[in-house]
Amino acid sequence: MNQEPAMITLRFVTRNQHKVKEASSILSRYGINVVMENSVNKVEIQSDSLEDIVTYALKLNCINWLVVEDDGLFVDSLNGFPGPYSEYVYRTIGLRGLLRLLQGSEGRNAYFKSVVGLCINNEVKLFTGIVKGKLSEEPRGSGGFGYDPVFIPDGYDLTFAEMGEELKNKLSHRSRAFNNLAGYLTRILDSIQGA
Ligand code: ITT
Repeated sequence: MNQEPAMITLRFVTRNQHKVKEASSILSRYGINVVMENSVNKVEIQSDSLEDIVTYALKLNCINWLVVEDDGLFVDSLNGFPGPYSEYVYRTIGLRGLLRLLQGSEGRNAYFKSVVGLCINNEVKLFTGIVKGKLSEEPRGSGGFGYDPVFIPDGYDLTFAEMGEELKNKLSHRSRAFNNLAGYLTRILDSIQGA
């Protein structure tokens, strides 16, 4: 008898609808659903490590298929700042404030990093994605969110905010982390169905 593959629905604990939309468009290719979970409180510790922030947030409330993601923009010439503090810096000094910090500095290289955590059988599994690039001189483009108008991925001249969601989703830190998560889920589902 042909069995339909089990359908998984991940519950993404976030207040950021852009993140849910991006994750959903990446994971739907693997037959994995994503819904926004806002009834669970995301406790974010202060730490220089995205991995620690995600692990702590999930360990407090480890329910199967719960997902948490934390990410940040790491600027080389600022020794990785703002990194895990990206959301705070965005809210306080904003894009222009960040670009001002780069005035007079040598390089504009930066990378985005995403750490996605999944709770399964009372364990937290982590998946990472990085995209390297550089910061633009000025904010450009109206798509995406957050630092998208100032981030130009390697190999392109457009910022994430100029290139449209389809191309951003092929290149982004989030898509890399969620593709790794999808690879893991596909393997465990295959082993359950093959057993
Ligand atoms: P949560 O509710 O999931 O915490 P958030 O928006 O607060 O959502 P983070 O704490 O992970 O997200 O903060 C990361 C910040 O980094 C976020 O506020 C954005 O400004 C920025 N960021 C993350 N991913 C980005 C992306 O794909 N493009 C542009 N900026 C991004």
